[in-house]
Amino acid sequence: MRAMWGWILAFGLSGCATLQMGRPAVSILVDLDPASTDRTVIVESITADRQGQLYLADWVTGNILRVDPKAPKPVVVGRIASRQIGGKSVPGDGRGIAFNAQGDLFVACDPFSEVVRLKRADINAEKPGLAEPFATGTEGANGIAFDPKGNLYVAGARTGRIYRVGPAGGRAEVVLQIAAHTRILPDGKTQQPIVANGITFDANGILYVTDTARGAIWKVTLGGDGSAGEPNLFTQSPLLEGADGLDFDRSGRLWVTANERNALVTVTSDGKVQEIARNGSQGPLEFPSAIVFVGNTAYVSNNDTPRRDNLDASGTNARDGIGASVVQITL
Ligand SMILES: [Ca+2]
Ligand SMILES: [Ca+2]
Repeated sequence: MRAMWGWILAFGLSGCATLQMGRPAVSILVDLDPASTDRTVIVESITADRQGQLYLADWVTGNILRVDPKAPKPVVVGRIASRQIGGKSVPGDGRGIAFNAQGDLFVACDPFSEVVRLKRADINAEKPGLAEPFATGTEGANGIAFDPKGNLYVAGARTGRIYRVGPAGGRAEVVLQIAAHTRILPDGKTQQPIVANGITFDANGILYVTDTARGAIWKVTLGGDGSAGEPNLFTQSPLLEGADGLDFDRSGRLWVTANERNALVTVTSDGKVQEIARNGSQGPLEFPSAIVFVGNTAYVSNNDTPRRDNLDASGTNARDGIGASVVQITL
């Protein structure tokens, strides 16, 4: 309720959420961190299997969670083990998450510069399986997506690299490079250098990459041999500052989470950006980091980083709102 009233208040005060498609209902599906808003659970991405069940990876525990939207209680179905790096135990910080056509689940692990795989047979609530290395050499690994041939593409965050690895995994190759850029946030000090964050394909096999730093989206045409053309700037807008996760709805319209603006925007095929929802620090959007469509319903992961519009009144924390959670958007 608290989050809902916060939403109504923020919406009423801002008065700037222009909705030309009818107002979609934005609500919390499940609170992933019910004990507190102290970030004891942190999620960055979300995907769905063919039955419409949702999957997220938790940075803090390494758990891979499954959520049934019809009975939304998170269940642990797999795990990413921490590793000893430089004498310290380092968690994988599961970022982008995606299934391949065979139903194996893949998670990008930035601290490992890897994408790990949880095999379909190991996705198990009774005996959660352990994810194993799949793609290596992917520094900054963040958003991931498969092409129709089963090649995995990995966005390398601040490195600007887009990596590719074949269906058997192994060492990834760099197939294209987004030029470096850093934006200073309105606080005058926070630097945002991530130029290759979320990644997805449209129905024609064209690759789209969110550029968080520029507030932009790049579009890349891939040749039949897999060779990548030069990245084209598809669109750029202040509404896309913080652009993180992205997905297409059934009508082919692109939806993007603008994390630092606590906003959700759409982009038409000719690059027009429209704000669909936006709220203050109390949610329901709290640093929204990824979006996935299941039919006419979208699900958004709330990462709840204390930055820009998601900062609470203290100016340093993000303790209001609900914290790590999944938001449901019904069209
Ligand atoms: Ca991301
Ligand atoms: Ca919060």
